[in-house]
Amino acid sequence: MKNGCLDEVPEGRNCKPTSLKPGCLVRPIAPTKLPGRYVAHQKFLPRLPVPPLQQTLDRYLLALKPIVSQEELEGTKQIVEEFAKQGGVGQRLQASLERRARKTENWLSDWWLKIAYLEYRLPVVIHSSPGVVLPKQDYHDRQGQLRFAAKLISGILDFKTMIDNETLPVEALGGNPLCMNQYYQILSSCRIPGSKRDSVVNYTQTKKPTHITIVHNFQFFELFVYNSDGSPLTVDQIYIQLEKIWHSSLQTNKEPIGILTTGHRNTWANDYNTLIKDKVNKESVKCIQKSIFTICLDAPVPKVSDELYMSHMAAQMLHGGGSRWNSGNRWFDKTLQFIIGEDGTCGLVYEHSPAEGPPIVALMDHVFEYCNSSALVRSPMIPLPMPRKLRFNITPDIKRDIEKAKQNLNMMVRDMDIKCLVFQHFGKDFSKSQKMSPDAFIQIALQLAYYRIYGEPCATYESASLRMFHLGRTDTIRSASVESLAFVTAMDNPQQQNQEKVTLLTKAVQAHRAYTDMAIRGQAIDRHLLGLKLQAIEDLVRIPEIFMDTSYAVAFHFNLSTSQVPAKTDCLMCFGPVVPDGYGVCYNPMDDHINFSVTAFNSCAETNAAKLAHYLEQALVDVKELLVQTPSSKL
Ligand code: COA
Ligand code: HC5
Repeated sequence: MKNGCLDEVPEGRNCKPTSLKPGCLVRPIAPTKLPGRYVAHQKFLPRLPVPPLQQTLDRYLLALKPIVSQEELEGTKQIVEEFAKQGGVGQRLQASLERRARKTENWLSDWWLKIAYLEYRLPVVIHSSPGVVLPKQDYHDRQGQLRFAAKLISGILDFKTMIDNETLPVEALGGNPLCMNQYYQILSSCRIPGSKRDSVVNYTQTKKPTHITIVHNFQFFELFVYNSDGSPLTVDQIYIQLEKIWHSSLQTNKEPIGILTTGHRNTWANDYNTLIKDKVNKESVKCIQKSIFTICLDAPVPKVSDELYMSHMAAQMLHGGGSRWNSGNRWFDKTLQFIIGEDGTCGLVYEHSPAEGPPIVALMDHVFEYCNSSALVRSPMIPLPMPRKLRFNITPDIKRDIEKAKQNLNMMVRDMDIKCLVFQHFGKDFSKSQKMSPDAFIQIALQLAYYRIYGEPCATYESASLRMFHLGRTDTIRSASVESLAFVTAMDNPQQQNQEKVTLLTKAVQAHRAYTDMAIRGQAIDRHLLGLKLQAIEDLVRIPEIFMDTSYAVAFHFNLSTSQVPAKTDCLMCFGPVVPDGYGVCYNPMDDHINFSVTAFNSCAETNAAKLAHYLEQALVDVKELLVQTPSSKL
């Protein structure tokens, strides 16, 4: 997979268990074992390590330096020393963690799934589920919408064939093969609300589902997408089925049952129990949950200026625009929902718990290639049965829950501040020409933008993939570093020579790249500290002071929550902030431009998405100027 960090490992090749670098030691897999390729590949992946305790604690103190006061840091140093001392609490917890790592396939993944997703109680909408805006398509009417939807469905089924046959090319990061498990979780999956903890179910374990769900005018339909011989329906066949669905869902006064899925998870769990008391409702909900994916055929939304278009569409993908528009035309617990408007707009929203962005993006890249290339297969018109409409009996209680969900969702929608930016001045190519990591370059520019607004840095999160390890998810790259602070303070200091600024920039970029390498090799600090804390909750009566300290709270209050998600398709990804006074920044760096989204909450007086986006643009331009104007930077 060119463009971005994920490359493909050559077909039929695999890696030795503990090989991490360099260049992936290869072990061919016999073609006769094709159906078991995935299992075979997975077995050879290394296990996620538990980093050495002292290493993490030293790096923790270093990470605190730019974001806490000297006084706080001194206090924390003492707490850390106490935690680390011979025979102390830290060492006991570390030993427990190492035991857990020996006994489990991945010491972190179950914990992470629970903490980051299933026990997180805020609504999935905005707070957890990312949105993607896909390139606008060239159609302007209902027929074009349905034709595109049919093709897109066919493209997803084409990708599914590779999942089903286990013929997906194994991806690699820095020459090392990656865990492919997430690909097997994104189709036929759904999150299910629970009163304390949700669950996420993948329905391919038993009889593989053969239907998708379509939602139009808030009405859900079950659409079987395979013929009796197991072949997928052709684009023409799907199109005809979609037309039938369209015509039988023209009433627009239906209850938006899907809006219930936008609620706080405890509320939704309650509403869910009320909803599925009725047998008919229960069966309809099951049908959505089990479906391979959902297609949302959206109602038209008001036209906006070209300048606002991207931001507006990103909001549509994230939350659907509110109860008046398309928020009820979703089932937000569904892992994968493609959204198709009548005016050529399209995108997706996905429930995050089963997978990270890259597998979703790989699927989407495949679908787009498929849509742009494959010739139309004409098929004999064997009449197909009418897709089944999923019925819901709306009792007064359910009606009340829907009304409440509408109100809450509309407040969330009003609170969402979102600004998308297509940065046109340059892309990855420029950083590469300067022998700098493009990702590090962007992150340091973001540090500069933030510093220029707030006069201080903040705890900054960047997602790093742990997929080099079996069942790996993510760790954190802490982009606010001693080196980044030295650069951002120097950048606007007229006393500093450009030469010195370039030196500091180079050091900051290199430090970021070094942190990235450390993180993707399982040696970052965030998940290790989380593991020690969770181990303390399991083993001890008192939570150690290190986790109760103000510095710890500051370090985990990520005012900047960021992520790079590279794609072949020129698309834009977005997600909400993780703290009330923070920003979410997602970017897709292309060769000659970069797509950014910036989100914040309107209820926070200190944040402003458009302002940060503007400062980010300026910072990127200024950093480039600095490099271009400083002659020795080209040496
Ligand atoms: N000089 C010239 N080129 C350089 C360079 C340098 N000093 N450093 C890097 N490059 C090149 C790379 O070779 C790569 O080339 P490619 O475009 O041909 O692939 C390109 O620049 C990009 O590299 P870089 O910007 O350093 O980033 P990366 O691709 O290594 O990605 C992360 C960094 C952190 C994004 C990646 O490691 C990762 O973890 N990705 C997954 C993140 C994720 O899961 N996000 C979603 C969470 S849901
Ligand atoms: C299609 C874009 C998906 C990006 C989602 C993402 O980056 O999620 C992060 C996952 C992680 O574990 O780091 C979480 N974050 C949105 C809070 C950065």
